[in-house]
Amino acid sequence: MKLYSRTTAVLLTGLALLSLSGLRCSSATVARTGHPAISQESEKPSAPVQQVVEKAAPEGEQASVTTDFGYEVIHIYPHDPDAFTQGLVIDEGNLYEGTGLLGHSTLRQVTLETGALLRQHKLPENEFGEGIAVLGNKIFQLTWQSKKGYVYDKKTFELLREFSYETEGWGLTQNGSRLIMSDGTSRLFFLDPESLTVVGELPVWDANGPVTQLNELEWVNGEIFANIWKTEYVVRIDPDTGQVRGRVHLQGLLTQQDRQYNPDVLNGIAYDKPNDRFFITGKHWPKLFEIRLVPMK
Ligand SMILES: [Ca+2]
Repeated sequence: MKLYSRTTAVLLTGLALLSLSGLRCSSATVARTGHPAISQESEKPSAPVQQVVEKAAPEGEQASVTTDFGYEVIHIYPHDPDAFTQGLVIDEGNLYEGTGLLGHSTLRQVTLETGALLRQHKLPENEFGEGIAVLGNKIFQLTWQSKKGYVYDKKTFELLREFSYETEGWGLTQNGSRLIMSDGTSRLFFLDPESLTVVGELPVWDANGPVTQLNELEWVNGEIFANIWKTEYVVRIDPDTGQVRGRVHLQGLLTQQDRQYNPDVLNGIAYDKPNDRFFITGKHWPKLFEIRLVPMK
């Protein structure tokens, strides 16, 4: 994180809040995995940044309140309740999913209508799969604490290359020219998809300060959607300023009956732009929901 003189006061406050959020991340790390042996700190030094896309909230200006959205369920599809969903993408009508947990992490392509597995690549037993993104003919996948990412051929899942990064890996999406990555803090990172190096960093904030726990990501019509870990809402982020423009409230998707599968948190957002459809699921959820966003009054 770089400091600019005109925003020093704002950033000092932000740093204090980030420090607190780091503590929360560390203590929450065990709950996230169920593997307390992994004690690596959540907050890592920022990667070298060649071009920083960083802007603090203008001094004295609070984030404007914009429209929040609720949802309408259009269709409910089956979802593998064994899938610890960490990334969800729909591309050219094909549904891709990245799953986590040590020993169970995969990249998979599934049939939307049935949830049936079409193709699967298993990660090494000691790696915890995280977010995925599709760009061009490639699929990119992060791992949580291994600081390692993978690039696959979209059609065959052939592993093309590996790459590394300095932070944890949480969510991943792309805006057509850059990969966008979250690490569980309030920061988003922009990666060049060829060099796979960090070329920009974006702190995310609202009227209350930094917005932490940014998790699964999706690029939606010029905004970055990010679900906040352990919540059932999604924030809509201005990709130029980092300001949260509003929230999508997704509470109430699962029924009491669905709880028999012991579902974990909501953690999958996929946007089918050509058909303006959203798909939402979560870790160990038995259902994948097609929804439409409804403005809240
Ligand atoms: Ca996504």
